[in-house]
Amino acid sequence: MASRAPRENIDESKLTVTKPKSKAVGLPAVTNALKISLEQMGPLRSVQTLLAVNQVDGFDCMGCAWPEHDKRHTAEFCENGAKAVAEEATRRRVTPEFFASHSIAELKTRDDYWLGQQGRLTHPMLLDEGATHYRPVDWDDALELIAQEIRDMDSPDQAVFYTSGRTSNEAAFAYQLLVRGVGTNNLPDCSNMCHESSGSALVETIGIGKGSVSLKDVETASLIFVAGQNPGTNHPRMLSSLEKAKKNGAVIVSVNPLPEAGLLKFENPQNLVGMMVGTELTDDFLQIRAGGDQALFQGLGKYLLEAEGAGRTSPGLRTVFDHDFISKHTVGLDAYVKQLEDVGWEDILEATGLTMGQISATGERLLASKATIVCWAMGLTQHKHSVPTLRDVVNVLLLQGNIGKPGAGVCPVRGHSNVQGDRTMGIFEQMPEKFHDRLDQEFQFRSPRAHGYDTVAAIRAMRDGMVRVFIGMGGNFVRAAPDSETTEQSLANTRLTVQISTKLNHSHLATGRRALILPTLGRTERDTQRTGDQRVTVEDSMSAVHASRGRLKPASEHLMSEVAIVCNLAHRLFTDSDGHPLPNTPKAAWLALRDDYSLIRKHIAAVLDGFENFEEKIQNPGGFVLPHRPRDAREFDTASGKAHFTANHLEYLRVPEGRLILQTLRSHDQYNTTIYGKDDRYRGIHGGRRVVLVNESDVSELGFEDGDMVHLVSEFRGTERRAENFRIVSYSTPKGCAAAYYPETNVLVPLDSVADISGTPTSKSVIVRLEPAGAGSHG
Ligand SMILES: Nc1nc2c(c(=O)[nH]1)N[C@H]1C(S)=C(S)[C@@H](COP(=O)(O)OP(=O)(O)OC[C@H]3O[C@@H](n4cnc5c(=O)[nH]c(N)nc54)[C@H](O)[C@@H]3O)O[C@H]1N2
Ligand SMILES: Nc1nc2c(c(=O)[nH]1)N[C@H]1C(S)=C(S)[C@@H](COP(=O)(O)OP(=O)(O)OC[C@H]3O[C@@H](n4cnc5c(=O)[nH]c(N)nc54)[C@H](O)[C@@H]3O)O[C@H]1N2
Ligand SMILES: [Mo]
Repeated sequence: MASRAPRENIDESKLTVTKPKSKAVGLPAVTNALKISLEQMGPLRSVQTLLAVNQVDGFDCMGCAWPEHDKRHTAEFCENGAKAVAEEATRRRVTPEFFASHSIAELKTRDDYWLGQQGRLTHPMLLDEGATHYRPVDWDDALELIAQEIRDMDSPDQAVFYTSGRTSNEAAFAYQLLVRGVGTNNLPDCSNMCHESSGSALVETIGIGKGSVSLKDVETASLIFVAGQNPGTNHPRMLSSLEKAKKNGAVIVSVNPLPEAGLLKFENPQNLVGMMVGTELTDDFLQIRAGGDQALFQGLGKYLLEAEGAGRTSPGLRTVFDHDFISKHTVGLDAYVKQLEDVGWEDILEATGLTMGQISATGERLLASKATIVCWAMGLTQHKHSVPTLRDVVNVLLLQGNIGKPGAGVCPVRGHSNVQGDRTMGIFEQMPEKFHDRLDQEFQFRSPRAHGYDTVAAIRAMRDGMVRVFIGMGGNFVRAAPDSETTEQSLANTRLTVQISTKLNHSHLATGRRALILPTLGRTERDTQRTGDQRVTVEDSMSAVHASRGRLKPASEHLMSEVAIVCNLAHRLFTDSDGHPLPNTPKAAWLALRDDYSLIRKHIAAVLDGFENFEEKIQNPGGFVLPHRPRDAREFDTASGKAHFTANHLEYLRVPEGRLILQTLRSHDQYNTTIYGKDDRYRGIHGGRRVVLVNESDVSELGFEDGDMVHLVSEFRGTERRAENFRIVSYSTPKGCAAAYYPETNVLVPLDSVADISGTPTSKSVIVRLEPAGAGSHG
């Protein structure tokens, strides 16, 4: 298989490379964000929107899921947030005339950046069978077409309903009810490709798949690990929290193959002094080999075990281990200790690429810490052995009683702004029985129990011709998913693909026999329904739920809110011509829910724990925090009722001769598959994206020079996948470990290469070789 990804129209001629930065944010961040805002929105709209981001009674920023403080700054500034807002609030438009003058074939040759730059979608559009262009369609006809395809299916499992994590709680709840009303649990979501490994490991060990810390915990911790995460780019507001933690005396250990700018040094734009001086955030930087984190945490467990044996102590204890916590709240210590005794230091050093001195020093940091937090993101979740890796993170925390104690805990830092809320609402192909029971009771029907497809399973099912209808509630499935070509061919096997979207993307061009684009409101926009302006709610990374209300005039008068699209479709599918519910469908007053979202919140309150008095609780500007038993009471909803130590066989990546382990990651100018611009300022990449960062000695040992053009060839079980024309950049990364941007390199990620247990594509460990590209062949 060869990547013939869009190429004709990709211009990389302006690509230049400079020295990477060692600090993040500061003045360039402010000017860069303002430039993009002004380009997209103009001055008035820029001020209106940027002042409302994350403000009480404003809209929730869709930039990331890092929580807001109760007392927010006016214009809490974040470059990432400002760019995400500008991208949505842009004044550019993709109209029916645009579609009339651009064929699908032509649009396919454009890159993600160009498509995104065209602006907001304004009309529902239909691609007829065999047609070369989309044409406008009425909302009624569009919804009827979907309903008819669904009615025509032989089995409810022939439909797949994808969700991206920007969807509000209200839309997500209505959507999952629609899907279960159709009779399937085929609810793949972006989380399957993101923090699924975190959920799998945490549910098993502490009984809940969510983080156990609050902002206050972060700010009062004594030791914070930031592992497999690049907050300077992806969660810039987290840097302010880390800065506060640091002022309060915290030690920060960064674990990453790359020296990421924000982690090393941070200039806080909120604070003039901070901007002049900058804070050295990281105390210790562990430049780990890709996939070496399980070994690191086993090494730390082993270090603590040896210290315990030597009679040393943790603060406030007479031993290293917190035996009181361990005996009251955990099971499984013995098997874990046995495993630590069996694992050898040589393996740990080889797997991590670190020295014994570095591991001992980090062990000493733990020994000195009163309260430890481990934060992580995609560097830990997107490997084959991610679930065992995260179990080993939990093990180390449990040893010193670091769950359910102030300043301590697990902190998986979520990506999409409401990805955690969507899960809470039931966007999951395998919700627990209790959820189904409560849903059935509330809506007087029987929801299906058989587990549905996750993302990878959905692609396989489409590939194998088992799916007739694909609906995407936001997101950009074809570019976010692994194995781009297989995914595109799989979508082509369906009868109908439907994308509910704000902006044009490649998923509108990777279609089934017929395709619909349903344009929807973004979070910045006023959502006016029959009973008046509506608000929606979202849940952040720390389980705080709060309201969000858009203020801007919608991008077009033809947009329909996500909630309205779902409710209108459900009404069509589930009621007869007199408006009575059909048998075996959820008994919901769909049109009333559409007109008044507070009625959806009533249902949510009835089905889900922690949402009692939902409507009242969101009057409170900061919203409310959902219960989390390990955090609140050291209680664990696991099989044993206790937290579980686990004994995990040590796994790590070995680099085959002449090959590299490629991680696929984000640049500074992108939001997942949305490309804001072609610079990655902190890493010194400008004007282009087709670069591969390689360790200097690998460059020469593989027979290349910095600046050479190469093809990336991934090798997996005898099949090759290619991404062509990348420029080699010598970069500080451990030997054997390379990096390139997602989504250009998704074509290299094999569909069948997934994390054990969680099924997450191994986007951070793709085995590749570099092939010389003919001179001047790029562009
Ligand atoms: N501006 C912006 N903000 C975003 C996003 C965006 O695209 N743009 N995306 C949002 C989403 S959905 C998500 S999930 C988050 C993603 O946030 P991140 O997880 O920070 O995103 P990535 O760019 O994938 O970066 C992964 C980091 O892990 C490191 N890493 C890779 N492999 C390993 C490893 O084996 N071990 C360790 N220790 N580190 C490793 C990489 O060097 C990199 O620093 O950000 C969210 N916020
Ligand atoms: N190789 C590789 N692949 C990866 C990753 C990686 O690190 N490496 N990361 C994975 C991760 S962590 C994630 S989360 C996924 C992301 O996967 P997705 O969530 O599917 O992708 P996005 O790029 O965030 O989706 C962008 C599109 O969403 C639509 N959109 C934006 N706002 C709204 C809205 O308010 N409503 C609606 N209905 N639509 C909207 C726009 O049309 C836009 O084009 O990608 C995954 N894929
Ligand atoms: Mo994500």
